[in-house]
Amino acid sequence: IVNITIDGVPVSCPETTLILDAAKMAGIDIPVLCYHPDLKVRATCRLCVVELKGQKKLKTACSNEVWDGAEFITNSPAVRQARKDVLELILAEHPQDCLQCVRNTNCELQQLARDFGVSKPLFANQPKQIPIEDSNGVIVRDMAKCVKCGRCVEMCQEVQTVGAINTAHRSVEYEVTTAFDRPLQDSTCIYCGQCIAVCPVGALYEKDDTEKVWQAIGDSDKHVIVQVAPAVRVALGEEFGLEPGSITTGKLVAALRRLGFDKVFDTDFAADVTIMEEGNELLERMSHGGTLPLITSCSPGWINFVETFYPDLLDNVSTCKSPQQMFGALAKSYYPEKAGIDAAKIVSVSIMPCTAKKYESARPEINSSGYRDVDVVLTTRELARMIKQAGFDFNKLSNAEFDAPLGISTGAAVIFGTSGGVMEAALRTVYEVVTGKELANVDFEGVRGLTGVKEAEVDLDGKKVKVVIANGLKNARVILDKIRAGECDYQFVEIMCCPGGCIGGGGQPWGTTQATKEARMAGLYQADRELSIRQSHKNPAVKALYDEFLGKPLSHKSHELLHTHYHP
Ligand code: HC0
Repeated sequence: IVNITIDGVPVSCPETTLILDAAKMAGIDIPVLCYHPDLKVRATCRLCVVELKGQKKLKTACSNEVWDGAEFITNSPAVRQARKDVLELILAEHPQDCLQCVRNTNCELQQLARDFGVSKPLFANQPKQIPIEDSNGVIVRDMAKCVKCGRCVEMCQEVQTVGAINTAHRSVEYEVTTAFDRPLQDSTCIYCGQCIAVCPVGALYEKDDTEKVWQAIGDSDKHVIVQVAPAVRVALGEEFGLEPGSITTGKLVAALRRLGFDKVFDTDFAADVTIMEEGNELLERMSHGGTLPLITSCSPGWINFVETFYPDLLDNVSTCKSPQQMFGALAKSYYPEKAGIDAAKIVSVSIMPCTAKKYESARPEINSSGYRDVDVVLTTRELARMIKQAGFDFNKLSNAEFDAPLGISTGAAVIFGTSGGVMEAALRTVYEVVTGKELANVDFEGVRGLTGVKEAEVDLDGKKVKVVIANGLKNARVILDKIRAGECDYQFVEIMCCPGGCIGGGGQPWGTTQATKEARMAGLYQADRELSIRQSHKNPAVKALYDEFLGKPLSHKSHELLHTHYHP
């Protein structure tokens, strides 16, 4: 422990504390731009400089630790001027089209410029002329707006280990780019959107598909249905001033109805179906010598990753489509048959915390209903935009219920949205199928939490099953390398692409940090506890689906509609 002062406020803290964090302890927020609490420090922007009493040289607060007796000043004329200079230099080449920018009112640079009173550029504003890249249908790159903070590079290279983007060149030529400056679709990009999640400005964002949905809703000849992913319900509220993790399911359903969707359904219904199919696939592989370990297949960024980096392990990946795509297939086969609707008139929309879901829905091999199974995917952010455009007060909506039957779901399904959730949901069902006994307690605490790799052993009445969960792709590599080397004795592996699982998806409200994810995770476990049915095989709507339509899990019809094969 060392003793320091910051702006005269005494602080006692461990000597490994960054000046930035020590200042927080003193109640002082030092401005940052390149710094992000979940990423390795780069210290490129120099906005967080502070003064050391008695010295002229300024120090960056994000990359320097405190030492005993140090006296820092965070608000001297020299510090304020240095920060203003940095902002003026960035703004000198930054486009001034804030009104048209997707991050308007939610941009870290705009906020800093406002805070520091930088209303006029230091030099004549000469924004760079770089064409916007939006040809991949998922991620838009407007690199004229890039402030070169390097957060996206850190995320892509170090956290996700995808390496689609990097920095190149020096001095004024310095830029964030792909190899040979090719479009993203020619890179190793897996469309996870984690670069978007950490971008402080409007340089990276998802392709906006809201207009397609407005048009469908306005077309009286169409029957427009919507499904909502589990992780959306604990994050959407942030767009309307609620705390992260607030469970907004009832208001979300009411808002979707108010927007004009004909039926409001739940991806969670299909998550329960996924457990029926994937749980049985696991048991089938275990009893008939199939390829093990079985690896979950519901996270589309992960599927893109395995196809690109570990194609030799594709046989380990479950043949189950993701819940989004299972829902899509059932929404254009089972649902129209049951509801007496012409499937050709159905427009199937999904609200996802994820950008890779846009890519997944457009995969050519996923259209088994005879139509495109999911027509439009919107992120949590895009849905919030639609609600704001419609002008009603989200917070004043009364809670509403999902429509039946594709809106009926269980607690097992809602926890799909967090790392460890798919595994826990599977175990809640597999245990009872294998043992024929009721679980006394459905909570598998050992697979929960945001740790990178979680291992557990489950006793299925004398039969031991070893499972492991990898949270984010860097951690996935640890498991995949072991499988490749033949050094792994797990039977079942959960891999979610985004750190934390879908609660931290690339389409969630901006400003997501580890702390936000923890709050959203707690929200999902609370939602699980509050549901009366918490195991997928006990979902009455899923039982009816098998009785009336599919027959049984892994039936011919199930295979046709709900399974697929991925390829390198
Ligand atoms: Fe997820 Fe899913 S849990 S991937 O994160 O499995 O996006 O929330 O919808 O499909 O259910 C995302 C979230 C889903 C799917 C489900 C799975």
